[in-house]
Amino acid sequence: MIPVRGFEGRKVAVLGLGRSGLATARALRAGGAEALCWDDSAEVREAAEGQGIAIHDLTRGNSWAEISALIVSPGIPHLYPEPNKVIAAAMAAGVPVDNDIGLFFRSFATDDWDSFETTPQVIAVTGSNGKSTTSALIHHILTENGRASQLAGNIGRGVLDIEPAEDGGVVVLELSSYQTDLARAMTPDVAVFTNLTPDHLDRHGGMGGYFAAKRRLFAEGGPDRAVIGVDEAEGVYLGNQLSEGPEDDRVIRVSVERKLTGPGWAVFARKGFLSEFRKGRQVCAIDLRGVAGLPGTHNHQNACAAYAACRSLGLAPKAIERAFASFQGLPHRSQLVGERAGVRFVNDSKATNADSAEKALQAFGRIRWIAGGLGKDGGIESLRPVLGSVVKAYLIGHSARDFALQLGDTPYEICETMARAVARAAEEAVEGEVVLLAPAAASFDQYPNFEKRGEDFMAAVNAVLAGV
Ligand code: UMA
Ligand code: ADP
Repeated sequence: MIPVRGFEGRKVAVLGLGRSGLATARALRAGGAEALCWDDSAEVREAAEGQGIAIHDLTRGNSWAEISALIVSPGIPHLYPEPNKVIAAAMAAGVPVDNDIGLFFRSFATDDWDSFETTPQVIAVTGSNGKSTTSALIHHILTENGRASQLAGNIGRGVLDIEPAEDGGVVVLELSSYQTDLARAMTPDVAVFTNLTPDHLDRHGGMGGYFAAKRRLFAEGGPDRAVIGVDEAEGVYLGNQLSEGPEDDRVIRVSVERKLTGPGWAVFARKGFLSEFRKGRQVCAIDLRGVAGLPGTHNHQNACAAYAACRSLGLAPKAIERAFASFQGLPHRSQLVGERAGVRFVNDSKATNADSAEKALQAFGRIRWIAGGLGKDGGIESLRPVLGSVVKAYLIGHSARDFALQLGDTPYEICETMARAVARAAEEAVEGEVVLLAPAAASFDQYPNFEKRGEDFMAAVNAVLAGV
């Protein structure tokens, strides 16, 4: 745990008692503050009390005058579509609103910081897609190379839950737009921006607000090194803003669409080969085509970003290349579940929107595509150009019929359930094809989350493989 500094003997309110809130409450207490904790769900409050957390009703005419700050969980709206009532009351009373990320950055460095032989470092990763994969890959590369690395943030572990800094240690933080929007302090050594496509727009008042939330990591933080994906206009703009000129190597540009061979520092992937260029000269080339844990161009983008972040920390190209080979990928992202008679079964349950599903569809050749769930705005309309590789779609969930109308000439079957979709796809697939779950929709119509949906797919595949 990282004890929170700067609030000794003071009262700090904590709203939301999920993973980040519980870790925050404990870290505040460890730092000598009194945590006044609340969650709008009675069930969650009860569970928290069972874990020794003292509940304080923040919704009642509270005396905000005695409270030094309000710490908010990322899933709770602070502005759009409308602020949570507790947050609105704190803001009206002039109480600073912050989150666990802000507390982490003001607490991580300790008084004996200068006694470390190698100063601990923080790498923060944001972007619309590929954050988890890129963060996990950086963590894997560092660990494989003997660096003490801890992985936290949006990937599922509250950042204040990690161990305090150690000599030469690295913290790899995955940050969502919810987190970067609110944090009052963000000072990573290396900051990574993978890419930008629309997501969570209701929480940010549209695309401009969404980009602005992500940009704060760079604007507020002033990282020593910024790794920026420049395949969208926003990335080009961000890279330009951060750099003093074409030769400024504080920015490492990343692309999977273009060769970047200018006088600056860049990492790009073309036709499956990663290249690093610095000052107009090629430093290294790595063949990514055989790396099983990183299939498809989208994963090559993640590989380039992770490579650049690790190079910023001084790792050698060969050391990074070796670690790529042993990366297993993350569950539910292009995860190979099994193979039968030359048919591969791949779980990309995390493809919860059309954009991430598009990347999965582009990563494979002949696809039996399992899709559907709770569709998002626009459904799968934008996927038309990449449906050429889909032999047939097996549609499930709430959006099955809507998706069917958007498939054009692609053959389809309404299967309703995962078990039926997997059984039908397995029955019809022939050697060389891939049965791919990439739903292009949220899971909440049939499952509590995308992990459970992926597990259901895997169970259905295993049943087929076992001949049940
Ligand atoms: N709550 C209220 N009032 C509200 C809304 C919610 O009190 O108006 C309470 C809920 O009852 C619940 C708590 O707030 O008990 C939940 O807070 P939370 O949703 O922020 O959940 P945590 O468990 O704290 O998890 C958060 C991140 N969740 C979100 O951003 C929605 C986790 O990211 C993150 O891993 C975790 O902190 C640790 O840092 C998850 C996520 O879905 C994976 N992220 C989104 C994404 O990746 O798209 C951004
Ligand atoms: P995030 O943490 O940003 O949601 P993940 O690494 O968990 O990203 O991947 C989420 C989904 O997006 C998966 O379906 C995955 O196949 C796809 N994906 C992964 N990396 C990228 C990328 N660089 N660009 C677009 N889609 C990606």
